[in-house]
Amino acid sequence: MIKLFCYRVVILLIVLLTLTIILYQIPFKNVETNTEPLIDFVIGVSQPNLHEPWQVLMNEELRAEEAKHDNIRVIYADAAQSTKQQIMDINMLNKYGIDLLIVSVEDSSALTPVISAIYKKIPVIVLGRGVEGYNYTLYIGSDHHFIGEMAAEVAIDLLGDEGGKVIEVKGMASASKAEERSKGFREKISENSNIEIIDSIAANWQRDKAEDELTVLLKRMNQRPDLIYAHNDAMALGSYRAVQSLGLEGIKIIGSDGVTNPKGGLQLVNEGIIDTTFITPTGGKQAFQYAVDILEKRSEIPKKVILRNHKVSEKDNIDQYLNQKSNISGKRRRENELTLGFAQVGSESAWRNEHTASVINAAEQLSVNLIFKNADNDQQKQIKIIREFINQEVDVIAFSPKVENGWEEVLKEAKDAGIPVILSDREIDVNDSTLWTSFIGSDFVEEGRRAGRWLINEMDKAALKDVNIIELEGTKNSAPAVGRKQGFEEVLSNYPNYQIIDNLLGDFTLSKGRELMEQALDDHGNKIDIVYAHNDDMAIGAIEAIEDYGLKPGRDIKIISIDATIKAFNALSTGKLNFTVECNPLLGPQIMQAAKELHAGKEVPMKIITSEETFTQEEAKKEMKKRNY
Ligand code: GZL
Repeated sequence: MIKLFCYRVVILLIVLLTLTIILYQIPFKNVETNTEPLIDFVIGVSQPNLHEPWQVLMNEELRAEEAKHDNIRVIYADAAQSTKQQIMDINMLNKYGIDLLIVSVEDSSALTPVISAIYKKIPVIVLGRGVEGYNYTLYIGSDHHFIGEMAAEVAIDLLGDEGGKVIEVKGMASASKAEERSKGFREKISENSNIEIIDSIAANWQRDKAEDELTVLLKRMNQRPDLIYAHNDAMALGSYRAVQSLGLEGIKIIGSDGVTNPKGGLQLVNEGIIDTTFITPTGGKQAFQYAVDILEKRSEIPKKVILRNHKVSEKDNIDQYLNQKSNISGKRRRENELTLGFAQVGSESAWRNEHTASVINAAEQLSVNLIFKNADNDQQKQIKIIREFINQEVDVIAFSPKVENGWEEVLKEAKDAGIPVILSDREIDVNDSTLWTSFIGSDFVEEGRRAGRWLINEMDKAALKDVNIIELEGTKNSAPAVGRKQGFEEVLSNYPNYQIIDNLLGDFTLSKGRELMEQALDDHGNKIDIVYAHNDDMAIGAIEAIEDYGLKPGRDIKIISIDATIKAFNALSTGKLNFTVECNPLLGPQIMQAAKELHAGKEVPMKIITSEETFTQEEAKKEMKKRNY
């Protein structure tokens, strides 16, 4: 009996001791103590490892931001390169009752489910590498495909006309970052017949693994490489050690990350150990700043922030990066009041008019001296307006490019004049990405996918055999028309019974939408099941034509559009439109904010992708009460 009593006392003491330790670790929210300030929020940070210099730098940036906020506590978890552990860390942080999760992703596919689950309860900021789908609040990172392309351009330059043989040293196989870098690199290299990728190894972002694996490979193979492309600087250093140990001379090495700490990429370039690296900002600082905005329910939060990478090779002035004294963007601070020249594409649609209003209102609210000119959907006129801005020596130029091509010359003039250029709502297709500073707008390909996914889901319910679709396209060669077509047709490509029986070229206007639909009805009549319009205005025009033809829009012919303006909500609520994908026109505040940061000589993200929803007829009836455009 006594034994049992003692046994129970011991167990009780152990439980009490454990509880005390755990409770002591967790910072209590909203508890005032005589030393600790009031804690309003607790943020959880999940790191895949704190082994890679890049991850260490990310954590340092997060801690530096945390130190500026007495009312926020951060709990850091390091999974020590175990995906299983990182999933456990995320669940443990959630159990602690954190208010927001910041997670740096290594194994994208493995982490997507747990991140999606947490996102249902609290905001999630994904850092560094993406996850599949859109179940997160905000992604901050680089365009890894673009990094691979830049590395290939350097390789082509280093190997010259003779070309040569390349070995690729890859990061973790399941990391989207590694896959994207490899794809970008190989696509660009494949354009050069005199360069051959003779082999590759996977070294999981680790220096020693790269050294060991490459040593084995080089000993085994009967040919030697002329250049090694490593997905990060740690593996580039390991590769250097491997070729050194085998006495191989003259092999060029390209890395990535460019962190400034000892043995980081910049030092390696400085010491001639590797030829080139790409500064790949970790996003830690931006993540914490956005986290505060999210927790304090401040301004519009974008969906993706893509950070710009900077090539640094031996001939560059490394010091400007190492001491970080001069900002990376190289932009000088200007004392005068900010003058921004905005070249609007036209007034073709309701969306465009809302966009114009947003730009003008934001300039007023943020005290930006705005020169606003409208190009009336004429690219040559838009180029002329930009040239006028250059001659007027404005501080920043922003414009919505009518089409993707034809901008190199005028943007080169702006760059030579030291005037940064912000692309608003539409991207351009230029080889030299330094001709523009930042893009603020939507992911059009995803908008097209969302339209396609709804259609498949909706029509499967109707179990129709063949589905005949009319696609009313936007302005030819404009980024929204190109992207929305690509995304929609990408989804449909998996369903052969969904047939686009006519692609009709529009210009985003109501009148053109009506005209094209009349033509489609004359050509195809009752065979038409679906109309996919690249914007609401063309959809409304199509609705008018269908009614004139004697059919019921929304019933006899289902209609899908993009923009989600009030015109669409009205048509949805009356059953004449079936689905609309939002495209956010309220870009003014973000454009002005970016312009002010550039004017202050700060670095701005390469791309800011806005957050957008979709609306069915039911959702529209609820949402339209809240909409003011
Ligand atoms: C999208 C924008 C498109 C809209 C149209 O960002 O460029 O142009 O979808 C507008 O309504 O005319």
